[in-house]
Amino acid sequence: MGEQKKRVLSGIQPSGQLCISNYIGALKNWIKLQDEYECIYLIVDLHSLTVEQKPADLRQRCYSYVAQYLACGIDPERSLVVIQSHVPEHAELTWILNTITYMGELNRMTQFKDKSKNAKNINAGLYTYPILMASDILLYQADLVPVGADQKQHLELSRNLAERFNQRYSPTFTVPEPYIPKSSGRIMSLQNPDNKMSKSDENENNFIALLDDEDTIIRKVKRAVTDSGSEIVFSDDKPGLKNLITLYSCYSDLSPKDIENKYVGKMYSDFKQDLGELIAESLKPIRIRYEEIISEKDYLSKILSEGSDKASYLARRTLSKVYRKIGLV
Ligand code: AQP
Repeated sequence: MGEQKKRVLSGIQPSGQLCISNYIGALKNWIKLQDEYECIYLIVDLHSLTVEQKPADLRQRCYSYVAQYLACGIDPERSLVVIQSHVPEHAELTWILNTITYMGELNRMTQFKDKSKNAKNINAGLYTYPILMASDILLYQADLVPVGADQKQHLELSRNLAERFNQRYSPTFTVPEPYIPKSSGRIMSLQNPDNKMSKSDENENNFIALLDDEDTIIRKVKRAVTDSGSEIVFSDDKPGLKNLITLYSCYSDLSPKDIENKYVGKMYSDFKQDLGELIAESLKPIRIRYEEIISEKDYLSKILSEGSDKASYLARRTLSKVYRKIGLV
C-alpha cells in the first residue's frame, strides 16, 4: 500500500468578488498542491459573517466561488470542495476550543486590531475568528496549511491549541505546519499601493476581479496609480509601478529585471496596455469555464454534497474523539 498522502487545508471567505490577489496568493498554489497532497478547500461562509452580509448576495456568492474554484483548476475528482456551514462540526469544535483559548492570546492578534480599527460592527465573531479558523484546520487533522504572511499568527494559535489539547488530554490533533509558498508576495491595491488588494474593497478600481471582462481589466490597469516619472523600474520608491511589475511577472515568465529591460525607452502607457492585455488574456479561459460551470446547478450541488459528505465523515471522527476525551456523555 502506498504511503498516506499528507493533508492540506485552506479556505477563502465569500466576501466580495474573488480577485487576482486571491488567485496569486492562494488559488494558484492550491491547484499545484493537488498533485502531491490530499486537499480540502473550503468556502468559509461562517467567517464571512463577521462582516455584515446581504443574505441573497452571500448565497449567490457561495455558488459563484465554488464555480470559480473549479474554473481556476481545483479538481473535484482529487480535492474536496466544501462550504464550511455544511459541516456543523466546525461550529461545534469552535466552542470546545473557545474554552481552552486565553483572552490574552486573542488580544494579541494583529488582524483583529487592524480590522476593528475601521469596522462599523466590531462583533465578538471578529474577535474569536482565529478560533473558528483553528477548528477548520484541526477538525480535518490537516498537516499543511497554505497561508499568506498575514495569517501566520492565526496558524500559530491553531498549533498552540492543538498542542495544549493534546497535552491536557492525550494526542488527538495533528499539529499543523504552515505552508508558505516561495512567491508569497502581497499584491497591492491598484489605486492605493500602500494597502493590499482586497476582494471586499468598496472601490472596484482597486482590484481586478477574476470575472472582470477584457475592457474592464484594461481600463483598471490604465487607471492604476503610478507616479509622475517615466522610467519603468522596479523600486520601492515607486510602489504603484512596482506592484504592476509584480503583476506582470506573475502573469508572464519574466522576472522584474527582464521586464525593466523589455520596457527601456518605452512609456508607462505602453507598459500598462500590455499588462492589461496580458491579464485579460490569462483570465479569459477562467471566465469562459466559469460561465459553463455556473449554469450547471445540478453539477455544482453534486460536488458540494459529495464534498460535505466526505468532510463530515472526517469531522465527525475528530469531534467524537474530542467529546469522549473531555468527558461529554
Ligand atoms: N493582496 C494579497 N496578496 C496576496 N495574497 C492575498 N490574499 C488576500 N489578499 C492578498 C490571499 O487570498 C486568500 C483569501 O483569504 P480570505 O478570504 O480569508 O481573506 P483575506 O486574506 O482577508 O483576503 P481579502 O481579499 O483581503 O478579503 P477581504 O477583503 O474579504 O478581507 C488568503 O490565502 C490570502 O493570503
